[in-house]
Parts: sequence; C-alpha cells; structure tokens
Amino acid sequence: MHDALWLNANLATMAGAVPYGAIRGGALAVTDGLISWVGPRSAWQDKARREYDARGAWMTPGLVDCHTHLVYAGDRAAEFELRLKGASYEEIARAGGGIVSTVAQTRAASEDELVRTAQVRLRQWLAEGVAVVEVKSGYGLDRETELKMLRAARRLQGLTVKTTFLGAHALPAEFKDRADDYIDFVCHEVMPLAQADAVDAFCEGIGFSPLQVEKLFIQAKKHQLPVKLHADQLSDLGGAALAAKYRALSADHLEYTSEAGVRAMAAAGTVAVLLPGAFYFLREKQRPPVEALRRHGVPIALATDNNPGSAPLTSLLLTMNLGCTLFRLTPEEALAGVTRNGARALGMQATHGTLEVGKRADLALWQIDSPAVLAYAMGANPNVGAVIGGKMRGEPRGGTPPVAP
Ligand code: DI6
Ligand code: FE
Repeated sequence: MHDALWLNANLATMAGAVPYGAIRGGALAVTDGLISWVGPRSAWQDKARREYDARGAWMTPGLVDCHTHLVYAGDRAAEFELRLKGASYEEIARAGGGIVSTVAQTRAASEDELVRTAQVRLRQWLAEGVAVVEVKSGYGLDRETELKMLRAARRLQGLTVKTTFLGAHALPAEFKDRADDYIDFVCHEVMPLAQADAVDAFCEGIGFSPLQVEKLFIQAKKHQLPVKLHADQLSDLGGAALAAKYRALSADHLEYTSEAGVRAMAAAGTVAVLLPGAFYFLREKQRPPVEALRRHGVPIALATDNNPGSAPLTSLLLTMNLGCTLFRLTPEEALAGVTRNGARALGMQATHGTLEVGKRADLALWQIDSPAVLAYAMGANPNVGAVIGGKMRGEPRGGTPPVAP
C-alpha cells in the first residue's frame, strides 16, 4: 500500500532515453516521503491511501536552484545606474563599491532581519515549484557575519536549503593589501566554525588568485567539505581546471573557460553551472563554451545566482529562458539544468533531480502542453502545485488545480 498516488499526469522524469524522460498518461506514487512507483497509468496495479487527479498537468522533479546569494541586506540600484552610465562592474568593485558595499549593510543587519528579507524574496522560488535552493555566505567577510549569514540561510522555510561557505568572496577593507592574511584568517578562524555543506571562492582579478583559492580548497578538504568555484566569469585564470583538480562539485559562470578547462571538468565529473542572469545583467559578451561542454559530456546546470550586484534575478523559470536565448541551450537542457544537473551540482543526485523510485518525493506540477513551455514562456508562471517530501505544499493555485477526489 502506497501513501498517495497521482494519476493523469504527464511525467517529465528527466531520466531515461526519450526526450525529458517523458511518460504521457503516467502515474506516480509516494510512500514515506519517497517516490515509490513511476510509470504509465496502464501499468499501475497497486493501491494507495489517497489519490490525486492531476488532470493532464505535467509533473517534473521539484526544481533545484544550485547557486544563489539569497541572504543579504540592502540593494545596489545606485550601482546599476552607474553601470548604465558606463562604469563597469570591475571598475565599481575596484573603487570600493560592489560586493563590499553589500558587506557593510549585511554586517549591520540582525540575523532576524536577514531571515525576514530572504524569506520574502524566497516566495517567488516557492511559487515556481523550487524544492531545493543553495545559499552562499560571502557578504560578511568577518567571522561573526559569515556565521550569521549561514545561520540565517538554515532558518529559511518551505524547501530544502543547502549552505555554502563563501568566505573568499571579496577582500574586506580591514585586510586591504593583505589578501594572503585574509585567506589564512578564513581558513583558520572562520571555516572551522562554519556549518556549511560546501566551500566556495571567487577566483578573479577582483577576487582571489588561483594560489589563494588552492590554499582554501586544501583546508576545505581537511574539513571534508566539498568545494565549488566562481570560475572564469570575467577573465580566464584557469578556474575551471583548478576546480576540477580539487574534484569540485561544480565550477560556476565559466564564460572565459578554455577547452582545456572543459576537458579537466569532464575528467573530474565537475558540473558546469551556467548563470545567464549575471551575463545578461552585466551585459557580458563572451558566452560560456556550451558546445565544448556538450562535446566533452560535462553536465550543465542553470541557476539564478540571485545577488544584489550582478544578478538581482528572482525567477528560476526566467533563468531557463535566458539560458536558451543567451547561451543557446535547448529547453530540455534548461530543464535538466534546474533538475537533474542542478541536484548533481549540490551532490544530491542520489536523492533529488529526477522522478525515479527511491528519490525524495519533491515534485512540481505545471499547466502546460509540453515541457518546453517552461523555458519558452518568458515571465509566466504555469506552476499549479508542488509536493515536498510527499506532501502538497500549501494550496495549489491558478489554472485547473490537481485535486483530491
Ligand atoms: N560572482 C557573482 O556573480 C556574485 N559573486 C561573485 O563572485 C556577485 C556578487 C555581487 O556583486 O554582490
Ligand atoms: Fe555567484
């Protein structure tokens, strides 16, 4: 006996050989919060305590946003205006604006205030069928505020939160011209106290050098924390290969990554996380090497990169559209990028990202005629319900909701 059963759903399982792993006229059962049966309705012969009629809606895995900076205080609208007048993101950062201006506001905010503002932003992720969100620290750059950000992230409600310690995001003013000392401080005085699922760094001319990142990664390995990297966003410092050397879960951005970097990622099983929102908002020209990523079989994930400076983007669905229009991903690649490969970028591929027996029952329901519509419809939200750990999240809204008989 299964706990619950969804009938009359079209399933985009994102597993198997056919496009989207699609099963039209499918059935999916859930038991103890896990998927306990998936297949065509005609093959279902078991019993379930509760039945839901999905009325022809499409069902996908709950979406995964594997790269965000969702916890922060203040905004950077003034910086946006400066950029529109011609200043570049890098110029603003070097002049003491950029990331460190958010740091000042985040240090001043209370933990409760950070939770409150992030939870308000998060409404949109919840409304768009997102089941897992990764949240980075990195706007504290001192011990107290980095830990405060991570605590705030873990307090967010309504979905699964994965936290990443991004101490090496920017150099705080108190360490001016002492980047090596700052890395030592992060390694020895913050990382040991950071409760996080992974460690990340910004490897860039305006961030940290490959050597400094390596120091951090060696320390992360000592704490048995997997690593991720903001790599090759504005220039090619060999970030992708560096991430691969440390078996990173993911290397993110990758606009300037070389073929050699892509090859190293393929060999290491490192996921490419593409962030078209930042590319768009900074009006970048250099596109990530999508063709090479495909050729070498590197899994491609897509994420919002939600942050106040380079991507004040709150929609993972719109991110799918941007991935297709700006980076020429197919709609199927875009959906894989926010399900199967997004989960892999967080090391959650055993439990999340596809509709397969044994995986967690995080599901999203959509009023659409085909799964390509998710990437096609700009700014629309066809979500009509979500199931988190086998339970319907809130009341389904809009359209013709799936209802219990
Ligand atoms: N790359 C990004 O996209 C964000 N951090 C990073 O290293 C941007 C952070 C910001 O501008 O506030
Ligand atoms: Fe980022």
